Amino acid sequence: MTDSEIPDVLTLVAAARGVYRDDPAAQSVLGALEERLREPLRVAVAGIVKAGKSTLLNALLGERIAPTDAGECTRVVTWYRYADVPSITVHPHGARAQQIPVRRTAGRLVLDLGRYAAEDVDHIEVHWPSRMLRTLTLIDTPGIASLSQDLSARSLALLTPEESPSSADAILYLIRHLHASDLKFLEAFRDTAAGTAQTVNALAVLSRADEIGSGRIDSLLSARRVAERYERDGMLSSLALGVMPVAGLLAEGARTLRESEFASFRTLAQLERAEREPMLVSADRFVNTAHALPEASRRELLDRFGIFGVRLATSLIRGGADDSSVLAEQLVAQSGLNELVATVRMHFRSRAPALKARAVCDALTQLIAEKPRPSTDEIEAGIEKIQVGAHGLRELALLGRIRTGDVTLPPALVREAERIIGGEGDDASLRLGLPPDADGDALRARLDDRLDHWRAVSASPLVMRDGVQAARTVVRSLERIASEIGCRGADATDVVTAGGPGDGPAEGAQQQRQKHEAALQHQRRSQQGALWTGGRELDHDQVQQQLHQERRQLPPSDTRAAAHE
Ligand SMILES: Nc1nc2c(ncn2[C@@H]2O[C@H](COP(=O)(O)OP(=O)(O)O)[C@@H](O)[C@H]2O)c(=O)[nH]1
Ligand SMILES: [Mg+2]
Repeated sequence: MTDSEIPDVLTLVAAARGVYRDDPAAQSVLGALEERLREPLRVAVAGIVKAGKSTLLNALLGERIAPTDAGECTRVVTWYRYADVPSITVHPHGARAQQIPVRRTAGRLVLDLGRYAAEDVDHIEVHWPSRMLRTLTLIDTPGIASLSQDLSARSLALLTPEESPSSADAILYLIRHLHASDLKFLEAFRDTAAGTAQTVNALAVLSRADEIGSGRIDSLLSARRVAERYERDGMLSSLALGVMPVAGLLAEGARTLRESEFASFRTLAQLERAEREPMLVSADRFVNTAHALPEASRRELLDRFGIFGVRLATSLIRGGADDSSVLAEQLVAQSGLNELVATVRMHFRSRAPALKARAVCDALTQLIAEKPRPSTDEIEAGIEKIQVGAHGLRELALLGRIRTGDVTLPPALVREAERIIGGEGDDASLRLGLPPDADGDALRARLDDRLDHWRAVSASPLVMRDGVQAARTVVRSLERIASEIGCRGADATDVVTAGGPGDGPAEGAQQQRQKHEAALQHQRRSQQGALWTGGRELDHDQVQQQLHQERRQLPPSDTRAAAHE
């Protein structure tokens, strides 16, 4: 499902160009905004120093391009953009941009700043023919709350500028152990880039996941449990859409696995158990045990894969991974990288137009505030219209509220709402909970059914206000699917009517709802996830029945009033 905000925003930028035709500085800001609408979504990778940001970036790119560990370059914000031909450009403060040669040693790209110190450089741009970059521009950032105040300041300035909208549309925030500064940073990002009232466009990554279980073979399971705990944690879950455990080093190693490394792993796998197991007990043991595999190779394997990766690769080969590409695939699958990419795609890429449109609208608003002109009313009205109408953004906001447990609906409905607004993927069949090969008739039948259902929910006086809002967003998503596949739901019409006159209680829907809201709020605090149901979860049909019963007790006029409220 795509959003159509981009052409509208481009029209507004063009109008602004007219208004500011005598202002070269404004023209250049507007030019950059047009560019931003055309280019891929910008995703920044952020987190404290040594969180594994550059390693993860390499894993995503499938090449060792971003410098890891020490070096001047790791202290500079670096943009990775798609181009057919590789190139590297240094952008110094207050001086002309300069290309530097593209060189690789030992499989790594060399980023040499030459005569510049990191402090002198504003940012570096690396253009690279990587498939991932066709749809995402990735931004590597120096560590937040890092050794040097200055570096932190630079990353913060990029990601959470105080006056201008953030340069990044979305963010992957790497955490190792949840840290107060992580929360502070995520809060700042949410409050600038995404707007306080909106949900975050941040995804948290529990990085270096192999270290969480001390490199034991079940480390990633432990990491998954920790991630789930973080996800449930009130603070973090209100700041990020989810927490994904990823073993970045393993993923980077796997995606750049060399034949010689596979051969070394195979040598280890072929050892007798009595010899192999003691050797793999710890990184120290692995390096210090005399063995046919030269020490240098062992050190390199450790560097590239960590002790966890060495153990896992050995055991996968013993389990049948009999060539390097099979092993690489299995290692990547275990690393959590695939899930991360799928989640990024689902949350960010499919909403790219809406996220970009929002960023550009914010920038336009700011430009107009800074340089007021008498003739900007129409542009401002246009911005407001886009902001109100951008359904992709509303879906994202609702997704965030669902993830933070902030939607007062029965659990079964919350789960369905999450799916319909694209929480599991963007496909019409996925959103409707049907198999991918479901035919048009099946889609239409399901759609009609769910539209009736969700319109009823949105009109029910028993649903609290936030639930009504959520239900309306769901209805709108369904209507959009309907207009895509062409069926009756596309002409969204009136709300579901209630039972006949005289069969309801004397109080109006609005009063009823207020009472219910108070009662439910209380219930929700003590017993989240068990609304209406006395602790039982109802399936969809039961909820439908219950809604019908409740509606029958209300006079029709009140129901309508509540639904339109
Ligand atoms: N064991 C392990 N080490 C990692 C992982 N990711 C990064 N590292 C190591 O942590 C160090 C810092 O990584 P780097 O990517 O440069 O971190 P950055 O400062 O956040 O960019 C390097 O020595 C990496 O090899 C991981 O997933 N597992
Ligand atoms: Mg780095």
